[in-house]
Amino acid sequence: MTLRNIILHPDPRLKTICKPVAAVSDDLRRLADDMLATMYDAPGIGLAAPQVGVLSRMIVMDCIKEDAAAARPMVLLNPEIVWSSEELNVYEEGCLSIPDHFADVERPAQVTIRWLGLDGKPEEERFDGLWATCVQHEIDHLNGRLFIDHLGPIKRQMITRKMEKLKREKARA
Ligand code: GNR
Ligand code: NI
Repeated sequence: MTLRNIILHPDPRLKTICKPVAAVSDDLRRLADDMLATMYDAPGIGLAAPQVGVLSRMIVMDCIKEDAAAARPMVLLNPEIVWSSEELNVYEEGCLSIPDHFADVERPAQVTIRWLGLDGKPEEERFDGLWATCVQHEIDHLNGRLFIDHLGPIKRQMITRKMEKLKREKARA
């Protein structure tokens, strides 16, 4: 197991539409392990492959926040939204690729997702609450979209400029 580096916004890899996973391989299982470890280490509740520089349609997530509750690590290949509720929900979102910036984003409150598991089997499940927010945030990543793309241009530019500055400072350090 290896922790992978999380790519910071702005970066062209975070704006790319990712390719479907064609077949489950050992490499892909290794990537899933590494992504889960990287997510828990961060810590975060989700991570998409492009955030670690792999432009494939794979996400991991675990939105169980209570320390007492059992973890529920999930790996989703080629996830698709097959149903979204009319009801919307606002959640204050963050992103491991945009550290220390948070903003309210409105999305469908419930979604039904279809995906392939690491065993290659098709799965389908309804998500709500934080899980629904997270899975939509992760699928956005696979389509080159960040939560700041849901904000107005002024807020988005302000965050992007601060991130450019952060990256310049990191590059000099
Ligand atoms: O860790 C994360 N927390 C979070 C909080 C609210 C809405 C979405 C998220 S996902 C984020 C991890 C991340 O950047 N995944 O792509
Ligand atoms: Ni994110």
